[in-house]
Amino acid sequence: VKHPLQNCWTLWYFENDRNQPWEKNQREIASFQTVEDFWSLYNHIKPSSELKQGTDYSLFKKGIRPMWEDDQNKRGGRWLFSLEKKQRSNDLDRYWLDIILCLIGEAFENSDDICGAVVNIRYKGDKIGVWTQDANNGTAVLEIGRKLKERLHIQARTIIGYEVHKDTMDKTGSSSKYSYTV
Ligand code: M7G
Repeated sequence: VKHPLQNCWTLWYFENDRNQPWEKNQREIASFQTVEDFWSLYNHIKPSSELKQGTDYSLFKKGIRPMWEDDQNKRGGRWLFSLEKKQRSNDLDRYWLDIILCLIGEAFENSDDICGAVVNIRYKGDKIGVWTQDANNGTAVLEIGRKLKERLHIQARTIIGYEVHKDTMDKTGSSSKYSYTV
């Protein structure tokens, strides 16, 4: 008997093809809803650190598309973990796996607010975002942020910020607009 997860999850892969609109480059890879099916998928795909630059993995609850426009994301935002270049070989795969395990294991008191998570493989530095559905739910946002920081063993003096998707969309330049920090 397989061990069921509380939610069914879908893994997506993004590869940038500038001849197509952004949304078209998001491809569903597979969905799973048991612990065993998660591990067989995880063991079958490349770790994030071996992906090409410009690609993403996204893991979202089934039915939520990994984009700002989805009904479950449009009022939300993300906890953003911006990695230094050298962290690709040290921390990236561990962070991504620990985040996946927090998500599918429903590690948060406010797990219902979780939509999914995205890892961006970028030359200028990789990023991991954990997306929640309601940027105005400060209690849930902060609880999730504190728990993530603890589970990833991020030092207290390293500040992590939460960006509202609407602000990310409108962002001009590199000025960060964090609505919460932990
Ligand atoms: P990114 O891939 O999140 O980060 O956004 P990067 O700048 O480090 O590569 C790059 C671009 O992809 C954005 O400026 C948007 O044009 C597009 N993009 C990213 N996201 C997450 C979305 C989305 O959810 N919806 C749409 N329509 N475009 C997006």
